[in-house]
Amino acid sequence: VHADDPATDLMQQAATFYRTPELQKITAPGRADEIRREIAATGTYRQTSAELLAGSRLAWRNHARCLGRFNWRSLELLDARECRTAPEVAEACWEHLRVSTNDGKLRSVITVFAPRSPSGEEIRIWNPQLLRYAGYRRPDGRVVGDPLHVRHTEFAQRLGWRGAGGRFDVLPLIVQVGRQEPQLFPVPPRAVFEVELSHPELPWFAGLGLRWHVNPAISNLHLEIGGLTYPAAPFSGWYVSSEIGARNLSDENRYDMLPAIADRMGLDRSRGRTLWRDRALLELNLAVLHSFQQAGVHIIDHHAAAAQFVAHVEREHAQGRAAPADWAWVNPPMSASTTPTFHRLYDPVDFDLRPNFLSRADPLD
Ligand code: NRG
Repeated sequence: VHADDPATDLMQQAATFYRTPELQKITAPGRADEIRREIAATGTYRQTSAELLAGSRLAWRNHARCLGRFNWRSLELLDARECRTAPEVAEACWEHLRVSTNDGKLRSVITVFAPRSPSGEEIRIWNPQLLRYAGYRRPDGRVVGDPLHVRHTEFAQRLGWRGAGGRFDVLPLIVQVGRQEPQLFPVPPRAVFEVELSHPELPWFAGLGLRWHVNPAISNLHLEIGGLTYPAAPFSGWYVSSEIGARNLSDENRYDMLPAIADRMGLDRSRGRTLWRDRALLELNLAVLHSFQQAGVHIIDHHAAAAQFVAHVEREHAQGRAAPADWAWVNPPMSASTTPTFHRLYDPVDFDLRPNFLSRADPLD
C-alpha cells in the first residue's frame, strides 16, 4: 500500500521494517518514533550501520532468485555511505573486491553507498557486475570476448576506453554521481583474481586458453530497506561452478565453447542425439571445479548448493517463516533432476516482500 504523500509512505515502510523481530532485537524502544520525527523534519532518515546490516541480511533472505541463502546470516557490511565522488565510489569497489575475494577464501560481503535522496539524486554503477569481460563486435559480426557485454563495451568505448581486444579483458567500472557525467575507472589488476582452466584428465584442455574471475559481484540491483532505496549496493558471495561451466562458457550466445571441446574429445557432432553437447558440458564443468580447487579458490558445485538450499528452506519453515523461491532460478542449468531443488515446489514469490533486492531497468536498454 502506498500513500500519496512520500513522507507518509516512507514512515509506513520504516514502521514495518522496525517491527520485524530481527530489528526489534537490535534497536531501543523509542527508535520508531525517533525516525518518524526525522522523516517529518527532513523527508528522509538515516539507518545505523547495525540496522543497515540487519536489513541487508533480510534482503538476502527474502530474495526469491538466490540459491545461496543458506548463508544469509553471515553477510558482512562495508558501510560506504560517506562516499561522495565517483573516484571514492571506485575506490570502495576495489576495497569490496579485496575484502570479499579474501585471497580466494571468498566471503559474503555487501558494500552500501548512499541512499537515493528525497530529490532523486543517486549514485549509479552502470556495470551489471564489478567484474565482467568485454565483448568486441568485429565487422563480420562475430564477437571477441563475452557477447553479453557488447553494449557495455561500446558504451565504455564512447566514454574513451580502449580495450586490448582480447577474449578476457575486464571492463572498466563506470560510475555516475547525481547529474554528473558517468566516469570510467579501469579495474586495478590487484582487484582481479582469475583462475585459468585446466582439466584433471584431459591435458589439451588448458590449451583452450579459458579462464574466469572468481568474484561474482552483482552491482545492478537496488537494495530496498525500510522505505529507503540504495541504488548502489554491490554484493558478492562465491560461484556455483555451473554458473561458469554451464552458462558463461557454454551458452551459444556467450563463449559457446561446447563445439570446440567436443571436437577435441573426438565426439560426433553430426547429430544432437550423440549427446556431444552434454558430454562436453560435463568435462567443462569438471574443469571449472578442478581448476578453482587447484588455485585454492572457494567454489561450490550444484549438488552441494542444492542440498544447502533445501536445508535452508526447511530451516526457515521450522522457524515459522515462508521461504519464497523462484523455481526456475534456484535450479541448476545442468543435471537439474539430479538435485533436490528440482523435486519440489516452493512458497510463492511475493514481490512486495521487503527488505529485498530489486531489478532496475538496464540503463543501456
Ligand atoms: N551468474 C552470474 C553471477 C550471478 C550471481 N551469482 C552468485 N552471486 N554466485 C555470473 O557471473 O556467472 N553471489 O553473490 O555469490
